[in-house]
Amino acid sequence: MSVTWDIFCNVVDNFGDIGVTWRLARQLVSEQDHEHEREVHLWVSDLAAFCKLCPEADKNAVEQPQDGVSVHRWSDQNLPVRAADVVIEAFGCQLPESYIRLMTQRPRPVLWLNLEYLSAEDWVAGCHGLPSLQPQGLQKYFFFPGFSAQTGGLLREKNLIDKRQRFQKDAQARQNFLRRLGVEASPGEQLVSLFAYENVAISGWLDAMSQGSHPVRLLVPEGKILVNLQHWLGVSALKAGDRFSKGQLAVQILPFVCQDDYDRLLWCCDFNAVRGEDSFVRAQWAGRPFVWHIYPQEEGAHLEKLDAFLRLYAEGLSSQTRVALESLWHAWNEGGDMAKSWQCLQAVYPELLRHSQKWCLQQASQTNLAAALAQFHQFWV
Ligand code: TRH
Repeated sequence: MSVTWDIFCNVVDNFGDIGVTWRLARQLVSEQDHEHEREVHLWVSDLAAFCKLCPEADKNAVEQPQDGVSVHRWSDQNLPVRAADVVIEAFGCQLPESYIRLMTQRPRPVLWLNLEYLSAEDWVAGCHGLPSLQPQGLQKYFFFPGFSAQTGGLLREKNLIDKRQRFQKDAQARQNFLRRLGVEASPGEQLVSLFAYENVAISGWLDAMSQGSHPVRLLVPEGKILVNLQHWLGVSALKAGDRFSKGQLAVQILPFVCQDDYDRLLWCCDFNAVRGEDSFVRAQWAGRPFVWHIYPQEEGAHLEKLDAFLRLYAEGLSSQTRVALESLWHAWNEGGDMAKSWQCLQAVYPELLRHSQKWCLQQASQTNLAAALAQFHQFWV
């Protein structure tokens, strides 16, 4: 019998909430089999954000099938009329009262999960999977993604790493993909992708790339960082298709592409700047060195998270490479000297590249988040 899943996504800001839930919903559907059939419904508060990640979607549709997932507009006027077997509230979004009532009235019990934000902090393992009794008498379980076997793991589709490795070995496939985005990379050019929040530290980095010893092509999907880029270039209103060069640096603005193309972009680049939660994980699956612009929180709480990840990630690196990595990540997140850090990183790049590949395979040996959620349900029933 098919298991029904309702995933609720309240888009607060940016694309992380919808990015994670859309990826999870797609994976639950594409990796079902005869033994584990699934009907997945994704309830989204902001369909315009969804359309950015899935351009073929209709932002006005009340309900639409996309990649086997039923995508619904989530509003007071459009609420589910029955409760599913598994209910996921993503990132602590509040479920409607009427829906919770449906959950209590259901003859078959409902597994209610709160999918939490990703963090590498130690306490996560101790809290993963814990239940909490709700006023209505239902249990709600807290499900934490993470980097260790004691957590819920990371979203990773079946065969993702093979697919990525094949693509990286296929020069023609890479060239065709980049051409489709309007990118003609010259031989010997270092490719860097840039996805970040507004960040004043970018000036030092751009200076270093333009004055560096080798050519760099910076590929920037449309987004918040364009404000700082405009300032450095001395231009206004950058848009997809725009190109500039200064010294060794060529800059190209790209359109915001669908999730699968964004993966390919990360796979093509020698270095990726990513942010938030989902692109941060995808950069790790790309097996290439990267820098993370973490989502800023009040009182610098995000810096503890940044350091917790760095502690894990840097295990096994030589001290020179560890210092270079840490100083670049700190400079990027705290407005520090990116020029110096970028130069230091170039010197240790080969070790960092080997390390990125090792880290990727190590993480890929763990159970992925979608499988962990499905297993949690199987054992719970
Ligand atoms: O957009 P984000 O900054 O999202 C953030 C974080 O999730 C943060 O933790 C959360 O609190 C905040 O939102 C509300 O970064 P993130 O998580 O990387 O999500 C971006 C998504 O956009 C991801 O799924 C990748 C996707 N993407 C594309 O599909 N195409 C693109 O061209 C680009 C640049 C990104």
